[in-house]
Amino acid sequence: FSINQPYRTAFHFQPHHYWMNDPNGPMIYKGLYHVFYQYNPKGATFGNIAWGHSMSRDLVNWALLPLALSPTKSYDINGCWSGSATILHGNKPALLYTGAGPNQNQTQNLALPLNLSDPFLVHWVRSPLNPLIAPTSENHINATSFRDPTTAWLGHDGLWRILVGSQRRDTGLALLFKSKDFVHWVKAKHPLYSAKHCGMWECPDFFPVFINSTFGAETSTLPGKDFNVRHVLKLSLNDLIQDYYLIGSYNVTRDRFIPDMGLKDTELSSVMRYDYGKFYASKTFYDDAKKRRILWGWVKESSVQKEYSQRGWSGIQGIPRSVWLDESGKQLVQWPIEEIEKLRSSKPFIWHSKQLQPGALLHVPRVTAAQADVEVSFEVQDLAEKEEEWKQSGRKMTDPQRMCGEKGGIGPFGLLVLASKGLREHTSVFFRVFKLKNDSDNSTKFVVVMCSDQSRSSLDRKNDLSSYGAFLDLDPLHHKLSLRTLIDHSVVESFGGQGKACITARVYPTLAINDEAHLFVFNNATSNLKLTTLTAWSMKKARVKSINI
Ligand code: DQQ
Repeated sequence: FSINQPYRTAFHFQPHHYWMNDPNGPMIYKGLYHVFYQYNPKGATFGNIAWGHSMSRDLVNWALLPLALSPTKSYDINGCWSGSATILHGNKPALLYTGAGPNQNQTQNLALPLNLSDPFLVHWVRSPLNPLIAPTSENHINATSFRDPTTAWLGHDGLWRILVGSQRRDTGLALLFKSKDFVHWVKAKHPLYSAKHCGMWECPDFFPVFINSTFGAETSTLPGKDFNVRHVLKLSLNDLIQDYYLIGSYNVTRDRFIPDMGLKDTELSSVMRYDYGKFYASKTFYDDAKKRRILWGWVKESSVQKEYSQRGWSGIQGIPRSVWLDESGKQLVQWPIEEIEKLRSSKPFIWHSKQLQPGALLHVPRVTAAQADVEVSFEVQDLAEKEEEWKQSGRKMTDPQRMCGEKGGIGPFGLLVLASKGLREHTSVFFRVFKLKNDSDNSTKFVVVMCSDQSRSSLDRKNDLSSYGAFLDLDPLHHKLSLRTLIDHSVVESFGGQGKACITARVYPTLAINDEAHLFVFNNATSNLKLTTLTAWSMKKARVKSINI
C-alpha cells in the first residue's frame, strides 16, 4: 500500500488485501493451526467468495497460503460459503462448506486434502459426489436459507452428526443430519433446536463444555456417567448481525438440545452473547495440543463501504479466545489465547494502589498506545458504603447499553484509549455500578455494566459510532472490577471481569493515530476510587507472510 494505512492491525489477523468475513474450518493438524476465511480475492467488498487459508504454529504469526477453495463448480459458482472442519478417523481432516449455486441456492459440500502427508494442507479436492445435501421438494428445506455446516460430532451409534443453519417462515432452525461415511447424509426428523421470531440462523456451532474446568472438551464428548459436560449452541442471527449462545443439555437419544433458558422463553436481550460489540459468524474448535476450546470471530468494519474499498481491505478476525464454562454454569468465560502475550514488550508500565479522585484523568506514559495490551483493576468496596449517593429507584435496569449513559450509580471509571492529546478523539471503555433496591423485601443488589463508547472515537462522523454495553455478573463488594483491553490501531477488544463480558469495537481516529495516540485512566465517579493495579504493555507486530507454493 503506498498510501498511509493507520487502521491496519498489528496483531489481529488480516490478509494483506481485500475483503474477509467469517472464519471457517479452524483446526489443528500435525501440530499446525489452520484457519480458513470467507475471502474475496478480487476486491475489498463482498463477492467472489473463496476460502482464504492461513497457517500458524502459535495462532499469532501467520503464513498466508493459496486459496483452499474457489467458486468454480456449478453448485458453488456464486461462492464457497461458510463451513467447518472435522478430523475424521485416522486423523484425516475434512471440510464441509456451503456452495452458493445459481439463484443463491445453497447446498452442502465436501472437500478433502489432496495429500495428507503435506502438513500445510495446501491442496483441497472436492468430492465427486457433491453436492452432498441439497434442498428438494421432499425435505422441505428452504433453498436460499440453508447454510454453514458445523464441525461434525459422533453419537453413541457411531454416526456422524452435523447442524446446518436454516429458516422456515420466521422460525430459525438448526437442522440435524446424520451420516455413516461422511458422504451420504440423512436429515433427522426434528431439528436439534428451533425457535420462532428470530430469522435466519447462520453459522451454528454446537460443542460440549466441562463443568468446573477450564479445559476444553473434544467435540464428540457426550454427556454421560464419565463426563461432566454441558452443551453450548451458538447461533448467528442474520437479522441483527449478532452471535447468541445457549447453555443446556444435549439429549443424545432424542437428538435434541434443551437449553436451560431458551430463545423461546426469553427476550433476546437477556440471551448471552460472546461479545456485545462487533463480533459475528464465530466458530470454535478443539485444540488437542493444549486441551482447550478456541473461539474465532469476524470483526467487521464500522466505516462506510467507500472508505474501506479505497483502503483496499475490509474485515479482521478477533484475537482467538479460549472459552470455558463459568463456575456459575450460567455463562461462558473467554480469554485471549496465552500465546498473544509473546508480543508483549518485556518491560510493562505498572501502577499499584493509586487513589483516583473524582474527575481524575491520568496519562499512562511509556506505552505505544495505538498498539497495546492493558490490564487494570479497581476496587469499589468503600464506595458501596456511601449508599445514599447512588441509590437507584424505580428505573428499569434491563438494557445495559442504555445504562451506560445513565447518571447515578458509581462511575463511569475505566480507560480512555486511542485518545488524542486534547481528547477531541477517544474511545472510552468503562464500568458503572448501580445499586438496585428490591422494595418488597428491602434487599439490595449491585449491578455492574461494562461499556465501550465510540461516540467520540473519530472526528469522521461517517463511521458507525454506536456504543455497546453488557452486564457483568460480578459482586463488586467482594470482587475487584478488572478490565483487559487489547488496542490495535482500529480495534479495541475488551474483556471485563476476567472474561465474563467482552466488547469489541472498530474505531477510526483521525488524530489519535500511531504515535499521536494516548492512553488514560479516568474516574468520573463522585467519590475516590482505588485503582488496585494497572499494567500496560506495548505490543509487537505479529508476522503475516505470504507463502508461494
Ligand atoms: N457469511 C457466509 C454465509 C454465512 C454468512 C457468506 C455469515 O455462509 O451465512 O460469506 O456472515
